[in-house]
Amino acid sequence: MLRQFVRRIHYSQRFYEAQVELTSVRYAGVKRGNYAQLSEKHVQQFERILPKERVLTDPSDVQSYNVDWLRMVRGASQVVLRPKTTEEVSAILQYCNEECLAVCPQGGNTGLVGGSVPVFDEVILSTSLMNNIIGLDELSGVLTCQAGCVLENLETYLSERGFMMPLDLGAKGTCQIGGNVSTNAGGIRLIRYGSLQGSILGVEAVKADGEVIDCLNSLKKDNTGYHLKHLFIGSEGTLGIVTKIAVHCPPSPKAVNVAFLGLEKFEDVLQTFQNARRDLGEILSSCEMMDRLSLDAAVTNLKLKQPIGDFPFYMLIETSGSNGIHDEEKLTSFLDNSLETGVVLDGTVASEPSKIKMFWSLREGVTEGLLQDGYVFKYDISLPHANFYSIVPELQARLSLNQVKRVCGYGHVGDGNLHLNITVPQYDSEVMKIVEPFVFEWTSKLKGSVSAEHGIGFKKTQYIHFSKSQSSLNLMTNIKQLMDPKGILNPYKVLPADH
Ligand code: FAD
Ligand code: 2HG
Ligand code: ZN
Repeated sequence: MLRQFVRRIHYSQRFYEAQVELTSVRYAGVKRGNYAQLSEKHVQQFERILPKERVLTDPSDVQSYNVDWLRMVRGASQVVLRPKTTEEVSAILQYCNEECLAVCPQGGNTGLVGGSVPVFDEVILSTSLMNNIIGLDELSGVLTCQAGCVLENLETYLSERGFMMPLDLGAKGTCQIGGNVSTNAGGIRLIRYGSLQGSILGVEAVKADGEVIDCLNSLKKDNTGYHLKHLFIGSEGTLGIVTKIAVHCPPSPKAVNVAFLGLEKFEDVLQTFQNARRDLGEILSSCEMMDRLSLDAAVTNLKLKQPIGDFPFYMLIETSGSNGIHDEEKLTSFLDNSLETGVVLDGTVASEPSKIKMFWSLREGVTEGLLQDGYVFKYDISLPHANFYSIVPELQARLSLNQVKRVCGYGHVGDGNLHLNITVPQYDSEVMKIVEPFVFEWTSKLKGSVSAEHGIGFKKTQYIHFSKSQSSLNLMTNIKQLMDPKGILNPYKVLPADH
């Protein structure tokens, strides 16, 4: 069902484009870099590198690539290139670099920080046709594929062979593994399988000048020199275009259970998280929370069924293991204890796939539900557990209901990652002034991170200093200068303008 929501939004973007203000207008302070303007000569050269039908220039074909999933930013690119091979990506970049044409790499365009669409007229390089699965080594569990493979297609391929992807997120029906790697995406199972950085064994990427960097290692252990793959993991298309990936995949679990719980106070959420870690141990595979207004966005706006009554907080606790009876015993004892002590007020457990899917569609549907409110101010922050939720009531007090529709918080509580969302009928610069930079200052005071998993993209460049020291920013600038001296790769993203 969620896949349908994501697809529906993707395809219906055209209807909304007219309403999305151009980024160059809304963010008039951002100035276009000194890049070449696209000309007929450039298009002709692109048509020599790629077959004509993979060079899109008709405005009706190009427009949906200019608008992001959240409909908050809109670029003005006139061309979309759709390569199928690393060699084609290399030839495109070599030419763009020679001509000083700026390039915006785009995967599934589900990014939430405005990184995947152009700011001005950058050439869009879409990896959607780079969707070959190269192979799976069933002994080591290493999957090798092109960057444009859709995450859910990889999951289906693997599940037929007894394996699974080590990451899962609500956008799986549309996002691509290259986009996941380039954003170092988190998702709902990070608590179990760790950051994607650990599961990605190798990467092939193309530098701004067209040089192909082959780090497509598929070994679990390799300490020969600098770990160059990390330059491409999480750098959001600013250092190279990821073309192939080798990812270490765990075996599919034999038994999965999901508990959907209702709780009275946020302190109880924290207590339940602690208990789950202690009592469920190695079988805990997800620990998520939503406040009532977050769940309501999915239930009311997407017309989904709520499995238990109304509570101020909800949690989803998932277990995955290799022995169903053992897992059930552990989960039952954990739940009995939680209910007896009153830390959890009510709950229901699913072990059949259809019911599990229904629970997850509520959690994963929140993002889409919130978007139906209108415009969303979205913050994705890491905070110490003790202060995880306090910014939500703080902002509820600062913003009146005349100004906003909803201020809510949910997210990956097990990983200390809060998704703070504020919805308004349409973009409102007055609300923006109340919320920013307040949210980032608050996060910084608590020694949190201004981006836990979505990245910096276009939206947060001026706030990166809240989470990165000056010396780190200087080194990032030097690396960018070394790898992309003309700055053609995803300009206006990640690094602040003064860098
Ligand atoms: P895009 O959006 O196309 O691009 C994202 C960034 O990566 C851009 O800067 C782009 O230039 C760059 N890029 C893309 N492909 C390449 C490439 N091959 N080489 C170099 N650069 C590239 N994120 C999470 O971390 N956790 C979540 O739980 C989560 N849930 C989501 C749920 C929903 C409903 C939605 C809409 C989004 C969610 N996201 C989440 C955000 C988003 O899905 C992820 O950031 C995802 O990894 C982006 O993948 P994509 O293919 O759509 O990339
Ligand atoms: C999630 O965890 C995503 O569902 C999206 O990271 C979060 O919409 C959001 O704020
Ligand atoms: Zn998330």
